[in-house]
Amino acid sequence: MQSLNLGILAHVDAGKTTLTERLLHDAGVIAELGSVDDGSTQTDTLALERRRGITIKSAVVSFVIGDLAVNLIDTPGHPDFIAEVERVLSVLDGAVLVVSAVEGVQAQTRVLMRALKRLRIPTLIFVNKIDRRGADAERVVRGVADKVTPAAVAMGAPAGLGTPDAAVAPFAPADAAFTARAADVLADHDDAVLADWVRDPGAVTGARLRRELAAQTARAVAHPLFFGSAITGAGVDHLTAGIRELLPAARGAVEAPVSGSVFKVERGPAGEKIALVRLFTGTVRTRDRVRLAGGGEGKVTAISVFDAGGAVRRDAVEAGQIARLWGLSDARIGDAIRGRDGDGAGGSEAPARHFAPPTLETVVVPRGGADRAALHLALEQLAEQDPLIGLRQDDLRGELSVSLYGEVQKEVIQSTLADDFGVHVTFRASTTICVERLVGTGAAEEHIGAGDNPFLATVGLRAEPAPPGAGVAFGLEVELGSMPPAFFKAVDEAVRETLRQGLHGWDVPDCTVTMTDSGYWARQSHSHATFDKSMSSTARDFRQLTPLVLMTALRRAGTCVHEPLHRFRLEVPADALGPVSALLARMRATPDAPAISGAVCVVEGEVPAARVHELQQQLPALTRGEGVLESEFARYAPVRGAVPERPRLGPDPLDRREYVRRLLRRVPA
Ligand SMILES: Nc1nc2c(ncn2[C@@H]2O[C@H](COP(=O)(O)OP(=O)(O)OP(=O)(O)O)[C@@H](O)[C@H]2O)c(=O)[nH]1
Ligand SMILES: [Mg+2]
Repeated sequence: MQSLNLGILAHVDAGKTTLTERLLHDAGVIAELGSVDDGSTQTDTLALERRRGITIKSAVVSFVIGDLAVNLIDTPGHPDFIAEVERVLSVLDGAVLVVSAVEGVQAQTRVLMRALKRLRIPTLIFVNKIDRRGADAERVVRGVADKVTPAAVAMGAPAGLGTPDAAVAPFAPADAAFTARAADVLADHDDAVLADWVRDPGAVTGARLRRELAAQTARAVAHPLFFGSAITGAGVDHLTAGIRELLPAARGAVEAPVSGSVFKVERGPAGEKIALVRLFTGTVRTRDRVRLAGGGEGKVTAISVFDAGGAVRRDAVEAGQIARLWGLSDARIGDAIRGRDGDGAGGSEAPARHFAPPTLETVVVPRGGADRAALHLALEQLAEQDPLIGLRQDDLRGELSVSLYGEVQKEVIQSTLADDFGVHVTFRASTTICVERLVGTGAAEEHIGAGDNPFLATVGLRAEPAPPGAGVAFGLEVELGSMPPAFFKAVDEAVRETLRQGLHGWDVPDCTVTMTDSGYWARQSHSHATFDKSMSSTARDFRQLTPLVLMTALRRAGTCVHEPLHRFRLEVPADALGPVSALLARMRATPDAPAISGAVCVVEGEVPAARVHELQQQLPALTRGEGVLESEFARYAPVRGAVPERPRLGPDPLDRREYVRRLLRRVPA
């Protein structure tokens, strides 16, 4: 049987979980429809999800359409949990982007579609909630065309909008309403369609357009659009048929070498690690040994695949499937998986980033006698399931802090720690995570046996600015053969580690570092032929000298602290514009000119990420509760005013004497 790994993505509350429930019901997996509002759905299973009626974690369920096995991944829509969406993007064959027929295109709709397009994931659009009062198909279709994709092709027409009887009439392939729009969109990417259509529209059959639509959907350049209601079920059969006909099933040879990807890590009842893996090619059987990115290896002790709503034990998982694997205790989210005899390493780069990083952090404070060790252990386990929380341990201050997307995530961490680990915590107020950018170019070098260099290494480095998003690049201007590879590797790694805390303690995400000088003392022995450590360079010398050299180079280059800014869109009653403008000024926002239409006023602009939460909280009082704020990360910009410093972790290479004293104390005599 073919399989399709399908993601359901949308802005919060658009109806993803309800649609998932409906699809499971229509496929005969569940006899009774669960409801988000009663906390009885298949995918919102966490106590907290049921209590709050929102999805927090991605969840996989499966059902069958004809001869197609669908693994459906229901994702959270709240921006605080965007990391959960990010992790599943790499394992999808296709997606359904849900848009509410009432609220229309929202901030997160655009963010998600941009990522789907960038990754060329075939995507259908489902306009949901056509039964709800205020549903407006025309407005939504216009919004989709303006803000989501110019290549949406409506596959049917809704009737009875905004009433419980709302229904959908699918277009037949030959319907003019379909052929005209489809030809228009498809001709953009297919010259043959264009030429034939111009010559004689009558000669381009509906069936051909449907085939071409499937082909262009697979290439993610066209986006079929469906209407329906997850609650009443209207139009959902039409969507199901579209999933079968228009989305491409997983390809990948079962006999080929194993290649897969870990997209989620769970803990079983006994605390055992379970890796959720999408297999792209090959077959993994129980007792097979597989290699993981980062060098680990593991023996698969058990496998379960998703089947008709439940999980079933299997002896093997094949290309195209998603499975839970037991036994891979070193597995981390984002790890590539290879067969033991397959080619190439597992690939050890950090998982690709498709969304903005978390921009807030907070100190986690144990409460009521909870001990720090237990808290640390619990947070480490959370970080394993959610690497972006970036646990930081500040030994000097005895503090643990985590990175965050927002305040709701705090609540989730708090109740997870309480429910799953029995650890009770509070948080300090969130602060913004800034970054540092180089202002100019700086170079520095230290030579072995010269000056006050206490390490047996020569390192020269030049640090240059790199454009946002370029990342850290390490290059050589010295001969590769001039030192053992292990020493270069030590410098490379130390450069990356050092750049995590720039001159003001913030990450330096983008920087080009070039090694301009190298030198070492070869392994030396005395006459009695024992290895003399005091005269022979080791990788540790390079690892420890590099931060000193690089920080001097950074000082010479100069860095500037940048803070995250959000792009916001604010819809408020026109008569509230005065007080809202004053509020925006207090929040250090830079609004564009407001656009007033009738009683409604729309203001867009930029605001520091640090102030978004406060803005959100103060808005209702100024707008009789009618103000709607949407915001998303836009860019980093230089901090105006006082430069924030981040407490430094570990030995401080900016304080040379103390740094050397701390490191040399650890070196055995
Ligand atoms: N009238 C109507 N209400 C709907 C429909 N689909 C969902 N809802 C309601 O909308 C609310 C949100 O639905 P969910 O399914 O939780 O939305 P979601 O997209 O999964 O939300 P998150 O996972 O939290 O982002 C619930 O109260 C649903 O009952 C629909 O088709 N019609
Ligand atoms: Mg949901």
